[in-house]
Parts: sequence; C-alpha cells; structure tokens
Amino acid sequence: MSITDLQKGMATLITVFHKYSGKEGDKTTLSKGELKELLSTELGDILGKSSDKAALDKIFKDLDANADGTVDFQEYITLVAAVTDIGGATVDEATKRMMTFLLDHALSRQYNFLGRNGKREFKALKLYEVIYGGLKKNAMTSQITRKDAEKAVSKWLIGARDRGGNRQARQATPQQGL
Ligand SMILES: [Ca+2]
Repeated sequence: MSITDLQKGMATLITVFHKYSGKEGDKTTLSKGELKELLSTELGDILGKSSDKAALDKIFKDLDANADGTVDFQEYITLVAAVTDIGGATVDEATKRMMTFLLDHALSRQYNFLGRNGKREFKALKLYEVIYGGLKKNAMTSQITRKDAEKAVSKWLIGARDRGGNRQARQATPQQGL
C-alpha cells in the first residue's frame, strides 16, 4: 500500500485533533465541548447526532477509555484505527462495513457523494479521507484508486434510501418522514 496515503490520512487527523484540543483547558486533550465541536464541524454530525446530548455523552464515554473525563490523542486514534481495521474482502464490502459502522440510517440518507439534489456533500467531509485510508490499508482492497473509492461510497449512499433502519437503535430520537 501507499505510505503516502496513510501519512496523509494521519496528518489530517492530527491536524483536526489539535485544532479543537487547543480551544480550552488542557491543549493536548479534547473536552466534551471540544469533541462536540469537532464532530459537528469536521465530521458533519457523523457518529451520531452530536447535537443530541445523550448521543454525545455515549460517544465521549466510548472514546474516553481511561475514564479521566478527557479524550487524549491516543484514545481518539483508537477509534479511527478501529474503523479502518474493520475488514471486508471487496471494495464494496469494506466500504459497506465502515459506512455502516459510522453512519446511522437517517444520517446516511442526508448525504450523497457530491451534495447534489439538496443533499449534503459526503466528499467534503474529513470522514471520507478516513474511509479512503481504510480501503488503502486493507490488504484485500489496497490496490484501489480514489475513483474506485468514490464509486463504492456513492453507491452505498444511493442505496441508503432502500435499506431498512438497521441502525435505528442507536438513535435517541427516531426521525420520521425522511
Ligand atoms: Ca481519557
């Protein structure tokens, strides 16, 4: 696999972490407020609706592995590593596994790849770089180009409207009529 792609992905994640960790208190860790801002600004409310207090509390608790009330860089990277280490034997399968892990049903329907037809743009999210990095890291799919990744992610997002709400349980307040 290309070391450059992995380095680029890591550099992006490090930059994002420090951009928010430096806002208040300890500059090397994320407070709950900083995490909320990072999620909603950089990841487009991915990992659950970060405006929802219960959802945010759960994400924060999951990330704060040593339960000291802050999320340090190691804890933050563990999440990214878990997502990009999720496996899958084909590009479509690997994409599906990562996307299903990251986005609930209602959220995935709000996006398409280029943000056309009044939807939000997935390509612009830092999360897309995480998905692409995961595909390059996976030995079964490491040969793919950026174009292949775009195709697989687009396809998954288009299919979102036909899938049932298999992630409904994660939502604190189900959204109707989407
Ligand atoms: Ca911690």
